[in-house]
Amino acid sequence: MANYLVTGGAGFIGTNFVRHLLEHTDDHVTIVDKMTYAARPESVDGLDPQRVTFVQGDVCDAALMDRLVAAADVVVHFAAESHNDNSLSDPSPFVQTNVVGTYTLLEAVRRHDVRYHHISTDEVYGDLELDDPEKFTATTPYNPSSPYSATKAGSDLLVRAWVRSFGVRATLSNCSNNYGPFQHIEKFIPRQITNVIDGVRPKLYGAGLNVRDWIHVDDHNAAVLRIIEDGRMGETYLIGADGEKDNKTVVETILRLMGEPVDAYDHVNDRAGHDLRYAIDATALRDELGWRPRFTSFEDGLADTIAWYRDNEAWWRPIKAATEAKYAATGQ
Ligand code: NAD
Ligand code: TDX
Repeated sequence: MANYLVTGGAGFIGTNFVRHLLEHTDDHVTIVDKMTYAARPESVDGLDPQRVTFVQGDVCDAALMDRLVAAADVVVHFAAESHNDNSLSDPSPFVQTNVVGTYTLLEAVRRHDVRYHHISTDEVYGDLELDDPEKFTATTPYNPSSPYSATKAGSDLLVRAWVRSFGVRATLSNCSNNYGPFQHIEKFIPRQITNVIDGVRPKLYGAGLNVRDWIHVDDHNAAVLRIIEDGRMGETYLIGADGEKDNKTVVETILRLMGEPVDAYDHVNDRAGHDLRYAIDATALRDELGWRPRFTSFEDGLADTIAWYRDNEAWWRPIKAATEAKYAATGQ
């Protein structure tokens, strides 16, 4: 039995990862989460108290990280400021949490020689042309566009340096866009689902031709667990499920699955510096670790996700009005 320390375990992917661990292992989990605007307390309520300990705290708090890391066998670092639009209006918490927070954890795992897995994003590679035949691989040069992706790129490079310079036992993964339950409604898919539930027309940035490579959060987390179990130290694994869709198609699919006319959406102001396309080549992960996605139908995964937001209105309702008010201020 291992003791996991999961940072950001009250956020979208982190809470799903904790549930995945509880279901598939006998391990114990300590969640550390600052409980920023992005965390819902309900996401950690009701987890088995015999197997989960919750600590409210900041990954930049060196004394706290030292104590928590010393008691762990494995650290999985999800905590981050994660929303591109927020990084355009105020980059400061992104630099602090994503860069300084990762540095703080790396120093703690170095001191205590604890296994570390770093969660990152495909956005560190910049974007692709729509017709580019190449997808991102672990050797694609870093070329981040937004303050968010630049701070994630910086955090990845810190991990690589701590592996090489100090022999820290770490793996990294860079995943494409996740969807599924417990995702904050500021993000594209849950924003539009909850808009439709509210009788509000979905909002598409610009022409809606930007492409994202969608993966169900459970498939991401299954891959993370495989990497922790059998990944090679110092290695970067790209996680993706061949789920490329343009945003217009995603909005139209949501509307169709929710029984609305497929053209019942509005075009709004585009995002500054908006990346055009992301696409992941996950061959290495499939060949080396035998990982396969379970959600091979995006429509089925989306239908499950729509059902989750319909069934869990109490989870998102308290933050809906404020989330939309923030977007209204930027004409989005
Ligand atoms: P999220 O915003 O839903 O959750 C982030 C969590 O981190 C929140 O619970 C928040 O309270 C916590 N947090 C923020 N600052 C903190 C701090 N200083 N100390 C402790 N906790 C803090 O984000 P997410 O979508 O679940 O993303 C999780 C990780 O996965 C991030 O590292 C992100 O870069 C990465 N990622 C996300 C996606 C995606 O599509 N969402 C894709 C690839 C990679
Ligand atoms: O209302 C919207 N309308 C719209 O057209 C919103 C919120 C977004 N969009 C577009 C912008 C993007 O092209 O949809 C696409 C997806 O947007 P987001 O959900 O904000 O995701 P993205 O910017 O692609 O980043 C996400 O995937 C990579 C996560 O937020 C990151 O944390 C992760 O690293």
